[in-house]
Amino acid sequence: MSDSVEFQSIQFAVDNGIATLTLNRPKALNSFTAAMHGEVSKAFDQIEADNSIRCLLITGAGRGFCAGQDLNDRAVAPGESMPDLGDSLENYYNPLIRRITSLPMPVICAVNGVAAGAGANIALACDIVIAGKSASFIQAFCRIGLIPDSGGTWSLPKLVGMARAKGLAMLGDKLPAEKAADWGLIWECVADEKLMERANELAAHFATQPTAGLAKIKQAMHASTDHTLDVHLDLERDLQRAAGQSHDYKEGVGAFLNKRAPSFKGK
Ligand code: T3D
Repeated sequence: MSDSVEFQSIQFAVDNGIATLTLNRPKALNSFTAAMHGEVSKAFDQIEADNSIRCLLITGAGRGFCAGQDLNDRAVAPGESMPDLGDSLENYYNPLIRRITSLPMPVICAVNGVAAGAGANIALACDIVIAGKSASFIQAFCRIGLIPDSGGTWSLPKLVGMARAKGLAMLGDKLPAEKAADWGLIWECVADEKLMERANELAAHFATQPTAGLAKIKQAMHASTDHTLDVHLDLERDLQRAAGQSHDYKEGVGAFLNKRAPSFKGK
């Protein structure tokens, strides 16, 4: 296992093909500072450069997952100008969402407690979202005059439909994890004490799967939202053509025909 010691606001470890990134400012419910964004970005640099990593698991330390932007950094003293939140999205939140959604491997989010503001939408940008029963999702932005960012106004209507998306975004109510799973906002809600066991089980599964194929599934699913069926069929053709040349496809078919377990390399 490699465990980096350079980080203060996160914990980051790589073990058996699984990178685990834990947001680690529990006293402030793991809300994001510029320093934490910098550390998360460095962790992504490491993940993107390490071919042995086949799954990323994101979670939070303590009783919360992430309360979004640290609002202490947004206090404005009399006479000071307001911060430019567009710059904050451009420089920090948008690159993070782009990196999660384009990472060529499954990204699991284990939501261990409240996920509010950008914290909720960072979780929802992940591929497989599981949550402990006591966790919740809050589109807290409207409570302070903002709009859901980190992809929230894009992903929420797609995940739960326009009526529920608007209700979540415009009321800012707490959505308990069980209801989030019932609504299809997340994959699964499990008992709190089983959350990390289940997350690690899923990560261990993904670390043995055809990673490049899974990355193409993710790519196609994301691209589908902008495509007509006609355009999308062409994309599926191209991705399947590439997948059909892979080691893992050959291995999967060989294993099936020979009635043995496959041994995927992730490429
Ligand atoms: O600004 C930009 O760059 C633009 C991008 C914005 C993205 C965003 O995320 S905007 C939305 C920011 N987030 C929020 O508005 C959520 C604020 N937090 C809350 O509403 C509540 O804390 C929760 C509903 C999430 C949880 O409530 P509860 O009762 O379980 O906990 P609590 O007591 O409110 O919080 C515990 C501690 O965490 C507390 O500190 P203390 O009093 O014990 O010293 C609280 O101040 C701190 N905390 C929680 N959220 C934040 C925070 N500190 C700083 N920033 C936070 N976002």
